[in-house]
Amino acid sequence: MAIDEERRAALMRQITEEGGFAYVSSAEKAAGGDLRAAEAAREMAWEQLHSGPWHEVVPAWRDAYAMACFHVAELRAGAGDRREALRALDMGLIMGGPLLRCDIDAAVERIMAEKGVEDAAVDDGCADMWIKGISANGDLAEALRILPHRSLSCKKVEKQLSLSLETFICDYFLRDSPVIISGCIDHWPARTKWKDMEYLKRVAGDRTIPVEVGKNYLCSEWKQQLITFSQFLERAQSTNCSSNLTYLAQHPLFDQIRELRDDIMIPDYCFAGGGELRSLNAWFGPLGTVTPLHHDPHHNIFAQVVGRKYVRLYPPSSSEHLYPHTETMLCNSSQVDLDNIDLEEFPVTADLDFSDCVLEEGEMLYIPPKWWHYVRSLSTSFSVSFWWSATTDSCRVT
Ligand SMILES: O=C(O)CCC(=O)C(=O)O
Repeated sequence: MAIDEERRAALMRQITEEGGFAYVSSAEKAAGGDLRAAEAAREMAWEQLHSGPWHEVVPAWRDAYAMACFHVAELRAGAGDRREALRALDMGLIMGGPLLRCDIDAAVERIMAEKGVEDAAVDDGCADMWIKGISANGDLAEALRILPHRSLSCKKVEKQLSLSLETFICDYFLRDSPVIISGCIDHWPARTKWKDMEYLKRVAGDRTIPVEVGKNYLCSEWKQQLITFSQFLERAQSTNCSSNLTYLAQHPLFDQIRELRDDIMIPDYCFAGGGELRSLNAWFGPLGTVTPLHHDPHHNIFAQVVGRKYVRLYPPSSSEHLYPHTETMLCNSSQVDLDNIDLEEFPVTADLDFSDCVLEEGEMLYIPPKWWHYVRSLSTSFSVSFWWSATTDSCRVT
């Protein structure tokens, strides 16, 4: 299917103004069916995406990258190479700009529809055997052995069953107070479907996703990779040591894979404050993933769909005693490693008050803006964070 001519011409003009003559020439040939030219255009745009810091990349080059990916995919699909076509489209979705989003989504849908017929019969009947870790009825002492010092000994995060929106707003949202809400996501198809390995493979197995590999994003050995969802599922099943844990973390997976988006619903709580939904992110990984202590600017409803996680929270008023990093990129992260606190360098953190919880499968946790949080998975875990901003947020004093 061809890209709308007006949008294509406008983009070509922009890229010409940016000096991308070779790209324009290759893209024209690609539109005429030349696979080599399409791949060359993709390569040229890729170089532009990596020519400096991400925020300095000219947006038109991101759209140009998406366009080249689209051409490669169409030509690969035409030659019967469905996997390569999907990979190209996913790269366009992950790294490309928004201009051709609908075209790429439609192309993914076409390819997936053809595949659906082939794979629909797969099911081995013991779908959730791959989920490992400390079970809900498991030994708390077992969890305490791997959790940071003083875990579950301070204040517990309050828990409420099916909280009304009004009570949520009055008692928690307006008071900047965390709360666990239970009994609200039992009807999500994700609660059962995401435990079914065959289902996940069927709807997402061939899709390319970005993952994090390593202990956590503050460690020097940490890296990011692009792999298929099937490869990720294989890694999630095998025993991992902390240095090679693979974590699908903070990725807008539901903008990319429509079938998984259809398995969840936006909780009504996210409309508190009359603001705007900012992002839905997936956090999917094995037992032992750690997101180090940090804070975010948005309200967060964090839904624990599969498995369980330990979460520790410190209020914004503790910031000074949590030693935020000084570099701009990391200034929302603490220098303190809660799993191994350096008492000489950070003498006051260990004695600070905090609230914590084990967030069980089917529960949601409200994390107000700027609250510090540390998260560790106690089992194979699939969570979804819903970030939103409220119209009153700019007036907040924290
Ligand atoms: O689940 C995790 O590992 C971290 C989640 C988190 O930091 C967030 O939702 O903001």
